[in-house]
Amino acid sequence: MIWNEKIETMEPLALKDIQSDRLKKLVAYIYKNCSVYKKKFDDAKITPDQIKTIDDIKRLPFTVKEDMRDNYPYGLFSASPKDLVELHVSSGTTGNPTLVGYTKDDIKLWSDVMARTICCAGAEPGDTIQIAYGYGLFTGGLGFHYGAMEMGLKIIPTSSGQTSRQLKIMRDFGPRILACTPSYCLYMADEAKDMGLNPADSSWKIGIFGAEPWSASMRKEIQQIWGMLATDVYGLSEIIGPGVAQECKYQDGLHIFSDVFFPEIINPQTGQEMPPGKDGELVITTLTKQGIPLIRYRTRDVASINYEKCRCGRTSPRISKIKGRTDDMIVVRGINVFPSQIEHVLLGIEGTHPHYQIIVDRQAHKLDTVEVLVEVDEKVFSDEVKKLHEFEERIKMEIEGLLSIGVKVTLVEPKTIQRSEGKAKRVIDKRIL
Ligand code: DLL
Repeated sequence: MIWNEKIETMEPLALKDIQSDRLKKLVAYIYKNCSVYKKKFDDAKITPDQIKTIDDIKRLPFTVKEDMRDNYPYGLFSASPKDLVELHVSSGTTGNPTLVGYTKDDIKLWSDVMARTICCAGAEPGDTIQIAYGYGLFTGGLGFHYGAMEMGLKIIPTSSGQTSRQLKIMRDFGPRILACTPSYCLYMADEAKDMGLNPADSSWKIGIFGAEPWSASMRKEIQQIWGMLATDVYGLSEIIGPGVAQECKYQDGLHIFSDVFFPEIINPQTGQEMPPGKDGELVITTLTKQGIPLIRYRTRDVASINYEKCRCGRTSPRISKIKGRTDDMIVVRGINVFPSQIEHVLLGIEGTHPHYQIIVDRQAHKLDTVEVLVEVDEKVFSDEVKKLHEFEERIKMEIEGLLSIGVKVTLVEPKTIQRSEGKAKRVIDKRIL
């Protein structure tokens, strides 16, 4: 079943008309209502009337995450804060957090694209969905909730964690659809075996997995262990949350809902468009959002694009699986981590050096682990073991407080972390993604 059949199977030329019309309206709306964008346009010597078709999008300036942070909280919004009905905030790095806010119409849009997403994965009206993405400030839980509600599914909002309870709920209520991060799904398999359950007997037949990178081999393993179809969902808070792109049952690229999220793939160095099939940075324009619409937002995610019609009947372009990042962000258990956040904590603690290394690992597809090696002063290091331990705990608590993920902190002697002449190697990612 295709949720929004008219839009999702529309001929490319008709779709282009809609995109052009929406872009013109968007540019006029933003220019009028957001002084930060007005200045960006003025600096680039662009006026809204110069934008006539979707092809003119290339003339518009890019937007980057720093634009959101620098204009925190509401500077980059086009709607008035009083018209917002929901806010999501991500943890900050050295400065401001990233704030995204939705108007009532934005929530309707989110519900629609999430219904398209869940349907694209293979859900049917009458299904039950277990939503094991985090609810709260993370956009995963609520995004799925709105979409499932729009579709009229029966929702079990378990949120993330409490694994044995997740499994009992699955056993007792038989949901056919599971939504969570792929690594959590694999983690649950081990717990199921410990509880004496056979994952192959599970009621989950379709998984909607995303919020973090995952490999083809991980997909194979999930499908084999659980006997389910494991589909990939992509999204980011700045654009809307989950609901930007989703795989159908053919698992041959993620359908991007380009009538509302217009995609471009660019060379991250030159900003020039990359041809279909070639990897580059995914850039997205939100064509209909009201609260905080973004023009040519640099996602920093690396992917390619394919404009051919899919066997499922959808005509929307498909992006490849996300193949990496153009910056140093890492995604750990679905949470975005920048090394600069850890650096910020260390700089605030006397006795540590800004020499550190973050080691990310995933043992046999279990949940990701993060170890932070921190160089400390001679003085600290010569302290008694108890004091060292307390110091370790303090750093751990501060990092965990900022990042909202568990980490292991290991203090090391001065000058033990390898120095580099160029860019310091802050992250050692041992995961096979
Ligand atoms: O992760 C939204 C989301 C929730 C997507 C639930 C899918 C499911 P953020 O926390 O803002 O939003 O993180 C966005 O996570 O720029 C990617 O780097 C990464 N990411 C998201 N989905 C995928 C995926 C949510 N399917 C950042 N594959 C993005 C690889 C992904 N990376």
